[in-house]
Amino acid sequence: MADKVILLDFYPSMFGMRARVALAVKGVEYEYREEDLGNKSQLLLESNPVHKQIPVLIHNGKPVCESFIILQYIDEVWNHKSPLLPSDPYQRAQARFWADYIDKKIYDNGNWIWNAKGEEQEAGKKGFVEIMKQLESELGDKPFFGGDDLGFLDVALITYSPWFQTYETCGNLSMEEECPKLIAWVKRCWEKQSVSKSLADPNKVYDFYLALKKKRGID
Ligand code: GS8
Repeated sequence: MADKVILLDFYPSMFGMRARVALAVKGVEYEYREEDLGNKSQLLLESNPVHKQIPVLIHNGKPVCESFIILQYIDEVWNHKSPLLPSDPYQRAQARFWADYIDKKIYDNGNWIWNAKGEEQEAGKKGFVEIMKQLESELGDKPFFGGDDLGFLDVALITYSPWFQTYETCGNLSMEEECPKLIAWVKRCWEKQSVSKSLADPNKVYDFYLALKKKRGID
């Protein structure tokens, strides 16, 4: 029986994009279903009753939730090509450590782009640049975090890149100036079709950001 794969997703989501990139890297065909997060589908509520969040990967009727767990599941099920996690247990632990760092730091400290002003905004922006520099130093001189090719950590982080334009505009900053090696890595990743066809258009992300700000009454 052919695999039936459905992805419940939301276009600008850095979490949903992780599943899209991983499925593309593995060459898995799937049905994409865009969720209206203001009016969630019954399928989403039933598939992720705990968090009621996207992304959810439904593989032959069985839901898998949480983007990092989805990534690992995809890597284990479609293990015939393009491994994402390293085979060495220590390297795997390191990849998981940095993936955890990414969400704890970037996402949890990301409020400054929404409603922070003045000093608070400056502190948020400074924190963001520091996190990016830290990640840039972890990349070092490797072409990818995974080594010679895209790996787990590359997928975990690259889905923030469609948001960089929004961060840059809000913070009046240049990522290229702050973290040139990291931006060179972003470009290398976007050159891969599995990445570029899966990530959101940065202009659409910015439009989404502006529309959401307006809806929330933030100026
Ligand atoms: C986060 C998913 C998430 O925040 C993961 O998959 O890694 N830790 C999870 N999903 C958001 C959309 S993206 O900001 C979501 O579904 N929000 C709807 C809600 O919370 O009601």
